[in-house]
Amino acid sequence: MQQHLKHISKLLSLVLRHKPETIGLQLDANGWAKVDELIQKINESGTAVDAATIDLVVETNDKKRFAFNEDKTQIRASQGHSIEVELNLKPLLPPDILYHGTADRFLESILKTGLTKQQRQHVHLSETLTTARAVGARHGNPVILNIHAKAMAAAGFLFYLSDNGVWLVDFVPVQYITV
Ligand code: HQG
Repeated sequence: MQQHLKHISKLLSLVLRHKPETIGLQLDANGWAKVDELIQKINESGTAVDAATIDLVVETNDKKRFAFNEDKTQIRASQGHSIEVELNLKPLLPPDILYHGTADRFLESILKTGLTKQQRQHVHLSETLTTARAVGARHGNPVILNIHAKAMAAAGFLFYLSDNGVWLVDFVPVQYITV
């Protein structure tokens, strides 16, 4: 069961963040998919899933990656998209310091050009060292960067907080990064 939930969670990340077309799904401009349609298309693509399983994945997901709308007819990923979606997040003042976990092999390039969003819609920043370390470890030998977020905000950079607690910004220039 655990394995099945993980498989469904990965599939939801793929279709709700990156490639809805792999199962013939369309997201609206705000990233929402219709739950009925999602379930039908996942089944048609060869993976058996029902509404209760989707509920369980949303509820138990370790990072609360997915969220329903109020009447639970729609679902979307709270952040992490590579496709363009308008999440309608409001800019928010960040804490003094946020963290970015990365791999040591990226350090040289990051300290040259700053943090750029790569394939995603934003640069992702964490409030805690523990989260940043886990994010960095996904890419290799983890290194944690201190991001002087409050100073960036004072200089006019806009920060957003996703529904699942990830801080998002367009770009982090080198002068706001310390290792
Ligand atoms: C690096 C997970 C070279 C950047 C996490 C990162 C997160 C550069 C990688 C979310 C660079 C991109 C996102 C530059 C940035 N030169 N490398 N100038 N600027 N990079 O996966 O932040 O589990 O797109 O440091 O929790 O690792 O998917 O971003 O190492 O919130 O829900 O380029 O993914 O969430 O990698 O992770 P990613 P990320 P989920």
